[in-house]
Amino acid sequence: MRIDVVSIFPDYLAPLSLSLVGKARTAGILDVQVHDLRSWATDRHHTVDDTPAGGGAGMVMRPDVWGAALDDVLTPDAHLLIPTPSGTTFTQRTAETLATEQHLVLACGRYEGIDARVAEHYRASGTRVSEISIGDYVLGGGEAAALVVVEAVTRLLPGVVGNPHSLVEESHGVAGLLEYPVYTKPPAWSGLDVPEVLTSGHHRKIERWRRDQALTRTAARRPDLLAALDVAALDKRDLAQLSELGWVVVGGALRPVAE
Ligand code: JCE
Repeated sequence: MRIDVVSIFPDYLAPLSLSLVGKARTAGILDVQVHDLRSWATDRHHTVDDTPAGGGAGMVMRPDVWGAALDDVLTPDAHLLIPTPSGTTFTQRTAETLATEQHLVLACGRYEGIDARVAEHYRASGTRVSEISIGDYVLGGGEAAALVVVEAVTRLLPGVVGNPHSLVEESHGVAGLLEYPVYTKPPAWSGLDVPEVLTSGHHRKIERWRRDQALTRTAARRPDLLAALDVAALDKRDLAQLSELGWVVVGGALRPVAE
């Protein structure tokens, strides 16, 4: 896969040389190129922003500078990704879909964002354009979101370490629930023991305990995920555990018991 990242802070993308993404690059699985948007500015001061049309606070990134950059960086098969707090939510499903692409281009805005005509123009030109949000908070710019997207996509690429494990986990039907807690040695630390079941060697009991933990965590931390769960994917023991947690199936969906 090829990924181009365009930003006025190319140094912000330095972590793309480290860890999982850095290894995927040196292994030849991923080709990442980071570009300085200002190299496409034409004036003496390399200006990339201007005042907002209609007035208001802050500055907006100019479409002409972005157009020059993207005309150079985009290829016919590229998918243009524009991080923005007003985008559609970037999820694990988004990462899975993007991991099948040949070429991603990440356009990192700053200030109050990029002139809306940039997304409109490239959509009209036939380029696939996705305006994406990594969560409901406001960052200072798109660079941190680009790091998130590149890392989430890279770990799904064939041959990248971590890929076989994640596929196994998903095939075990854990998807849709939070992960169970994990432990390692030493068996006793700071007065806290590793749960006995995990050292019992009883694989069926371990599997059931982990599933109950996943359900308990999800009920406490992410009730929205439980409410969206496919009840057909739940067994009798899941439903017993959920009932203990105050969740029951009503009209084909999980609902908390009103107290
Ligand atoms: C960004 C800004 C809009 C005021 C470019 C923020 C994505 N999930 C996300 N949270 N925040 C972002 C994001 C992405 C790109 C830009 N800003 C700051 N945006 C209104 C300020 C500028």
